[in-house]
Amino acid sequence: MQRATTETPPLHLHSPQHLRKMALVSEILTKLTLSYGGEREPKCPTVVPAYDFNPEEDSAKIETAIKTKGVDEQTIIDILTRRSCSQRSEIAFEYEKRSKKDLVSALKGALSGSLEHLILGLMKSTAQYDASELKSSMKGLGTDEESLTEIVCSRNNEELKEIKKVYREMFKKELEKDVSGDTSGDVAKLLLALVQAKRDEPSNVVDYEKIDNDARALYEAGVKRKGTDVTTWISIFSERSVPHLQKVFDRYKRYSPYDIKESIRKEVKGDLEKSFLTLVECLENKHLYFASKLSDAMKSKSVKEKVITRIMVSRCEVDLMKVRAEFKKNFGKSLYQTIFEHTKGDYQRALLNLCGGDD
Ligand SMILES: [Ca+2]
Repeated sequence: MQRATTETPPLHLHSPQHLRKMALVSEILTKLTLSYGGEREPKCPTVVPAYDFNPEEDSAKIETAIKTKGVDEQTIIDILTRRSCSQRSEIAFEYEKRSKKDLVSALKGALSGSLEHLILGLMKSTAQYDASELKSSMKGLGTDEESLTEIVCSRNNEELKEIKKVYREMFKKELEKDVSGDTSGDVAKLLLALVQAKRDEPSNVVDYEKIDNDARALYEAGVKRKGTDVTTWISIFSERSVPHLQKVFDRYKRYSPYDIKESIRKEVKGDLEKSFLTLVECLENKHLYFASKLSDAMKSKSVKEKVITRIMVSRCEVDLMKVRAEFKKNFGKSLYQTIFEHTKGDYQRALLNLCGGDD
C-alpha cells in the first residue's frame, strides 16, 4: 500500500488559480510594506508596458516607417510612445540586429525639431534622460537655471542617486562637480546640498518637537533676524523628510507673520529666491508643481515645447497620472485637452499618447 508523502505539496497548490491568488497576495503585501513609513513612492505612470509585445514586429514596422519616403512619423510615434522603456530598448536591439544600424542614429536622421527631441528622450531611461537634461542645462555659456532647478528640486533620494550614477557612466564626471562649477554663491550651496540626496526618508513617527524646533529655526534664521542665515535654511530644506517639512511649513505660521513662501520672497532675491520657491512648491505638492509648469508652458501663444517635452518624457513612466489629476483639479481643463488645443501635428500626437487619456 502506498502512503501519501508529506514532502510534495498537494497538487492544488500548483493550480493556476492558487498561483494567481498567491501573486495577488504578494502584490498586496508589497503595497502594504511600501506604504508603511520609509517607503518608495508608488508609481503612477501613464505609459505602461504593452501587453502583446513583439519587438521583432515593432522593429520591422519602424524600419519600414523610417525608409518610407517623407518618413512615416505616425507609426514611429504610435509604437515608441506606447511601449515601456525596457520594451523600447528591446526594440532597439531587434532593430540593430535586423538593419545593422543603431536605432537612435536612424531616428535622429529621420525626425526633426520637437518631435525628434521627444522621441530621442524616450529612447533613454528616465535616469539617463534626467542626467542628459542636467548636462545640457549646464552646457556652454550660461546655465538653464530653470531645468537645473526643476530636476534637482523635484527628484527624490532614490531618483537622485540613480541620476548621479548614470551621469558618471554617461559623462565620466561627477554631477556634484559640474553643479558647483556651473553655479555660484548660495544657489550653488543649495543645489549641491540637494544633489547630495541627504534627505531623511519619511518615518512613521511624527516628531512634534522637531517640527516645532525646525519651524522656529526657519523663522529665527530669516524673518526674525537682520539678513538671512541661508546655511540653516539650506540644511533644514535639504535634509528633512518631505512629510516632516509639510508639517514644519504649517507650524511656521505660528511664529512668522508671513508664510514660508512670502518669507522667502522677503528674505532672498534673484536665482536663490526662485530656487527656494521651486523647492517649497515641490515639497508641498510635486505633482501640482509639474501640473502648474505644464499649464504655464501652454498659457501664452508661444508654447514652451522644451518644458512640456521635459516633464512629459521624464514623468510618463513615474507619476504623470497624478500630475494629470492635479492639472484637472486646479486648471479647470484636462491636460489632454490643453495639449490638444496648444500643440499640433506629430508632436501633438506624441504628447497625447504620453498623456495617455483625457480626464
Ligand atoms: Ca531677515
